[in-house]
Amino acid sequence: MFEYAPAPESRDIVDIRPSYGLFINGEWVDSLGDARDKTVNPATEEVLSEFALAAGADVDRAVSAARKAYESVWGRLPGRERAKYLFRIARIIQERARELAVLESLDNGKPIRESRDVDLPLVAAHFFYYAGWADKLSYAGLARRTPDGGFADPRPLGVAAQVIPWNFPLLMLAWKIAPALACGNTVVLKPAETTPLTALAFAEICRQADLPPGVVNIVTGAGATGQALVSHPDVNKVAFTGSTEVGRQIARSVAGTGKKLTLELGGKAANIVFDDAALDQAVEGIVNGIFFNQGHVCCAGSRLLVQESIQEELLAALKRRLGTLRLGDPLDKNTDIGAINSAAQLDRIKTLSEAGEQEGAERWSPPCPIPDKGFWFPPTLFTGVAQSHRIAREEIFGPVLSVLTFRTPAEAVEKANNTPYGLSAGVWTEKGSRILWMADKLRAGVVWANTFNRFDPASPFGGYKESGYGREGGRHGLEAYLDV
Ligand code: TAP
Repeated sequence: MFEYAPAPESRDIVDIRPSYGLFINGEWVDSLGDARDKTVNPATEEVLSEFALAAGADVDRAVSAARKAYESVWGRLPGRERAKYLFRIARIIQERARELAVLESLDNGKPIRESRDVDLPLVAAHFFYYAGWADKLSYAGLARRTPDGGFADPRPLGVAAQVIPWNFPLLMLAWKIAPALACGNTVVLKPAETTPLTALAFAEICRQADLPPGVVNIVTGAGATGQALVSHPDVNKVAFTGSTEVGRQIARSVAGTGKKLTLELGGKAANIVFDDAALDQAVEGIVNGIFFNQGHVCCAGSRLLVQESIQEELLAALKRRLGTLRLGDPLDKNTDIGAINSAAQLDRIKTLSEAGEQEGAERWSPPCPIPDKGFWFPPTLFTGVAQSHRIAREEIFGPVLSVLTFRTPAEAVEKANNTPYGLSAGVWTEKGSRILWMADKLRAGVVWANTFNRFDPASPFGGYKESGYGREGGRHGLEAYLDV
């Protein structure tokens, strides 16, 4: 039987306080309410720390600190000065990358190989990238229209309220905070309640970088804190990443207020494999597409569309590959599949997988010992999936792949687009012309060709339809934080 054995030397390089307050105006402060919660290691169910559930009055304090910092310091600082702080933050993140990667894996459950080789390098890259823009906003092609019909440089918006999910805690923070600060805004950010620790560590990094007090404020809490933050009358900009359901609520609460809103919501991406694709590469892309980060990825390739003529061959190769995946201790560098982030998310994955069986799809997992403690779900494949099945329609946000087939490119497009979401898609084929044709027809914000889950700070990311609106990353990501 598999024995869960944490790697003590990794655990020892992080310093987790038993209890955290809120980070407001550059200081650690106690919440004005007395509600608190605990964050646990999803691989062991061990309590890592306790944190405050910020009350409405705390949100008031944080927003007012952000407003003061915007008006007195940050909104007036020349871009080249803001850039220095962002470069400094980026360098500190690089210096502390090992510690932050361990912290992320402990709090989130993701394999250390991913937090170390994917999340942390991208977090630093994001700060470097937007640091580079801070003094070049006049050249971003985002001029502001003046009342006399002329053009002027874009201006920051003011105070940004930012709410992020638990799947890429520090990376989502970087996606939000780096462009906001580069454009001259100040920030109040709320991390997800199951993964507050790297955002709290980031607060320390802001101090280490001597960022002026109030420019970044971190308020921990659950949905109620997020709601108080986004509906606060003194914020100018709301940026949200999370579920479509909560995104809708936020859109309603922001409607008519004049706040600028960007929403990055759910997805149900199709990963489409044609019969001329390099099969071994496609198999790797499929595995990466759905099992990276346990499938807790908004752009996960959760629907595999395979051309009928190669279905058998591809599935046999895929099953062989799944048999080699190692599930277990997220801090072990050999682990491929870490822990599911929370008991609630595990329940959701189980419920949808059971629905898949009840609706007639065939379920398959490789032999995969599951640790006794913690939240785990084996890599799972469903074949015989119909488009009407819940597992083909709903976002599972777990390591579960639904396999469907197609005969022609037109049928692949039709099936891929048959979803309320439109965040991403993958196309595997040797034919360049087909890639371009597919990219044009697919209603997805990102289309990857012969690869999947590739990210770059210079590349805009965002969805169509119920996957949200606005773009993060790249020059386009500046627009969300500027008055243009
Ligand atoms: P949500 O339940 O929507 O939570 C996201 C964040 O919003 C959390 O910080 C949550 O706080 C907070 N929140 C909950 N209710 C709120 C409310 N009424 N007002 C304001 N904030 C509120 O999503 P999740 O379960 O954390 O994340 C999974 C979802 O996020 C998936 O659907 C996934 O596709 C989507 N996602 C999308 C993207 C992009 S880029 N499109 C990236 C990552 C995730 P608590 O968690 O503390 O309750």
